[in-house]
Amino acid sequence: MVAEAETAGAKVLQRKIIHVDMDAFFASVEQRDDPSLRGKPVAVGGSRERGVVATASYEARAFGVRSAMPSITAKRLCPNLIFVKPRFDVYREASRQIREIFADYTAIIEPPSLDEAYLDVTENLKGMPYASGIASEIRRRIFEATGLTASAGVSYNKFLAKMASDINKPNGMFVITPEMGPTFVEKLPVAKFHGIGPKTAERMHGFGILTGLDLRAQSLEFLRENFGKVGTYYYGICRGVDEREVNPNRIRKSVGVENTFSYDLTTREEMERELAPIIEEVWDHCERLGERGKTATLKVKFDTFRQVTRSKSTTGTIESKDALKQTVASLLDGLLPLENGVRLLGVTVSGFKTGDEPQMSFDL
Ligand code: TTP
Ligand code: MG
Repeated sequence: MVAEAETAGAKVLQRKIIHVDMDAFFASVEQRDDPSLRGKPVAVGGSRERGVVATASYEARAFGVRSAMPSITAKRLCPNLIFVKPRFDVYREASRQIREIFADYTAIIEPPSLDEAYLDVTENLKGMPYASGIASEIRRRIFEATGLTASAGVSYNKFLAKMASDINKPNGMFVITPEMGPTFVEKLPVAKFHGIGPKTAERMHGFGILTGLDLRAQSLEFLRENFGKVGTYYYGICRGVDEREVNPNRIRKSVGVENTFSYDLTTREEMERELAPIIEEVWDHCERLGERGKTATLKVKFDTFRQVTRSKSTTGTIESKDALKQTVASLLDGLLPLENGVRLLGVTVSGFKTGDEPQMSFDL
């Protein structure tokens, strides 16, 4: 678009977008506050049999420990792994501090989670000419204020800024200029694209689409037909194009996860078993966002394709995973006995304390 406008002789403002992302966020906070953990492999999360790793220190990552990995697997990979319980209040406070720093540079800040944010600094409050200069200054100030390191990506759109922030992680930054953008995505495996999850990547592999260049060979029609609305986004990003604005009002109002089953569930036990990982995922997501909701919703689709939803609100907010489990269990009670087999189950938490803005779409 920019190139077109330039050929037409018009002067178009190239956007300057920064994506800032804290390094091993929860684990770094724990290492900061407990010097005995520094330089050691640390996992934040549950050490119990059914626990999962929320995040791991870079020392633990050297052993292959990763986010969302079952704690037992992590311990097997790294026998000296130290498990630490998460302290969300402390993470929220660090998050508040970094957002305060961002606000000195621009009002156009979109934080998709506690530890990251997109900033549009095209016209920044300090009149600084280079986005890379702003990113360096922000990273330095974050370290001074919190004792934590952050990485940054600088580019002309959100997708590339996000991809760039990973390149020199931890404690680094990278700039993708407009000249570099299209080439940068060519060689990139589709599984690495932000917004292409593992399931979508697998489907793309099935079509023989392995890299950005392969993706670019597909028509917009093909992508929309096979991937729906998000196909348009794919069509753009494989060309280094992403027109999404940094949206400071984009406050997520709910977190929902659902699963369709390859067989019909008929008993309460089966439903509870299938709901457990769904609840885990919903709760994990709430924690990463630093949000607590007041309403839980259970969605059930029957083999007849009839769908019902049941919601329950608490007076305060749902404060623990167990509380969420209990609420969902009581919603399930209300649907029993089952008249038909169940094809799909979904759980949503909504009514976040901060969520007073209109509902926005899921983050890509
Ligand atoms: P990330 O930014 O994805 O990870 P990170 O900051 O730990 O590490 P990196 O240096 O690669 O950026 O997520 C931020 C925090 O969100 C992370 O510290 C813990 C939490 N989180 C989870 O609880 N579960 C997850 O599956 C992931 C990916 C993150
Ligand atoms: Mg991070």
